[in-house]
Amino acid sequence: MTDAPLLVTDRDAVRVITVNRPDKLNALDSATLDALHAAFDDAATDPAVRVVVLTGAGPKAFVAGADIAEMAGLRPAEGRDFSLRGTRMMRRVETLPKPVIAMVNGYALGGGLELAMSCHLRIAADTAKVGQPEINLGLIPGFGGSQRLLRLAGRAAALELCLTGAPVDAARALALGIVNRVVPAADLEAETMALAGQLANAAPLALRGILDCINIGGECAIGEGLEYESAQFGLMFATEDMREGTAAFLARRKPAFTGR
Ligand code: CO8
Repeated sequence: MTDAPLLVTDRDAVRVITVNRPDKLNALDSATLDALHAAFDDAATDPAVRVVVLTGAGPKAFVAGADIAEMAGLRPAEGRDFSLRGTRMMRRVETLPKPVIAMVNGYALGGGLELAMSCHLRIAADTAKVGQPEINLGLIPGFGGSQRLLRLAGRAAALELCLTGAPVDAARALALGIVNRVVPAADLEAETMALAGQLANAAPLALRGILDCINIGGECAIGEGLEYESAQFGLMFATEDMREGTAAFLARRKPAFTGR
């Protein structure tokens, strides 16, 4: 055990970042938000890292929200700063040039669901519960929840979760499109690491191109998005990995991608 707000370990090319405040259900205080921002900056630039897995310590929670004790006494300008601190960190996650998988091992509430939604993929334990309970505190989502839930699951789901504050179980989160997969809690780590390993073996520059296209495409008109995709597609022909991938297919062997 350690008092550090995060645990960071590497398993081959997969970096595992664990929010480490299990006695507070991994609630996000300022120190944890800043540590996450720094950890994702580092993962972005470390050439040995190809995929990031984000999770929470302990058996109960991914992240149970922003730290309510820290928020309780804030003045309006401080509340805005706290919101921006989290929002900027989560934008860093969302725009990371490498895939980020949220391993949702329990409660993902408020800022916890917002953090999970800023990741590119979400695998949830069948015991997980997700929601935007800010309304119960007289608050609204403040780390992008109203915006990302709307885009991820649509207007009806975003309105239901944010207006009622009621959490939904993993099966309903899957049906609503909030998570990609639900697996038995006992299999969560193995299933997540298998997916992470698969992505770690994929062509890094092509993964980055896909992340860029989908991030940009979510924010522009279809015509611009299609132009952007064509430009990115053309760029792939400058990569050694594209030559390797097509040559390996034609030679009926497995490709070995280097990220060049
Ligand atoms: N913040 C601070 N501490 C928390 C939080 C939290 N979000 N969640 C749990 N804890 C603490 C508890 O206070 C408790 O601490 P202690 O043992 O010292 O009393 C410990 O974690 C264990 O929690 P419980 O005893 O409550 O555990 P239960 O199993 O009984 O309940 C729940 C689990 C249902 C998850 C319950 O803890 C809960 O409802 N937590 C709060 C969930 C919530 O409302 N989250 C949203 C917070 S608001 C938010 O995220 C806004 C994001 C945008 C911020 C924008 C900035 C302005």
